[in-house]
Amino acid sequence: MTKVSLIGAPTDIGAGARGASMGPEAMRVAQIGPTLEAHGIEVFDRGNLQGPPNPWLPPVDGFRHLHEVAAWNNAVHEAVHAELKLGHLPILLGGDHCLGIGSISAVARHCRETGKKLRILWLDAHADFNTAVLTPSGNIHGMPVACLCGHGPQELIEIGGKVPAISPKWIRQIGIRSVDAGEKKFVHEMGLEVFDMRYIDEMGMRHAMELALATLDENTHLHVSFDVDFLDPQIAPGVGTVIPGGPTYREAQLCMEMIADTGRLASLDVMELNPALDVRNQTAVLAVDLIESLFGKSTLMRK
Ligand code: B3U
Ligand code: MN
Ligand code: MN
Repeated sequence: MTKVSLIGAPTDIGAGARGASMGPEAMRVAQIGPTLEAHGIEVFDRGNLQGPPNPWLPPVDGFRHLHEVAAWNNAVHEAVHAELKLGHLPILLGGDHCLGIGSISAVARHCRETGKKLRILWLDAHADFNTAVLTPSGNIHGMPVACLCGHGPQELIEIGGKVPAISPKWIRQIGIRSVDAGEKKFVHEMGLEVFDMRYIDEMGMRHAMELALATLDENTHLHVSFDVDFLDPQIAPGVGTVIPGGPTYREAQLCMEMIADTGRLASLDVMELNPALDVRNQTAVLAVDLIESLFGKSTLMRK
């Protein structure tokens, strides 16, 4: 039986809007635990991690709240790594996406220790590939992918004990539609594989996901980093940075179902949910609905 551990990380330390700190509770209110249990999954809710408060200060040398971001990510790293070591599937309930550094560095460390290959699906409206010089905002939630690939401040790139924590070759980005000019150039230079909304419009979600999930094998650890702003804001208004033109409900469901079909999902981040901007918790409810599909809920016609 699959054992899932919920880890709450209630902070908006890397974000540009306050409120993602309420994400973990909104996911619990939307019944993430009981919903997974109804699918025969054993759920361990580990409660919330603790970290420094958000001082809400301007950037220093291109970064906002660097020390606080490092403290939160170290806590996330240890918590996610401990669950993987226990053989559990960790679900990180963010919190803003800067925490992907702690989560994915822990997954990468676990893969090194167990000899697994790693594939990361980055579901997001943004590439999150900024650096101190490229960033328009200094917000570190726009930088986690770059940090994981070794481009960032020492404090963040060293969290997993190996620099870089991951190779850009392990990442597939899906749903991207908002990339800053310098960031775009850097994404191309580093050779990230991106299935942006133009690609999805032209080729369809099915084709994008077939390619994103190609060449997985039984020794692959599949990590999904799900930034809720991936979804179209018409169905998911509860996020800090709404970017129009995202996947529809049906496209998002297909994306989750195709991931579930691989049987390789081994860790998950659910990030950037901002209940302060939501409408009657609908974005959290939708996230839980999609996570159900990610864990194998299928329509009557298939199973
Ligand atoms: N690319 C912009 C905006 C942004 C990135 N991630 C989110 N927003 N959620 C930046 O500030 O780096
Ligand atoms: Mn993101
Ligand atoms: Mn985003």
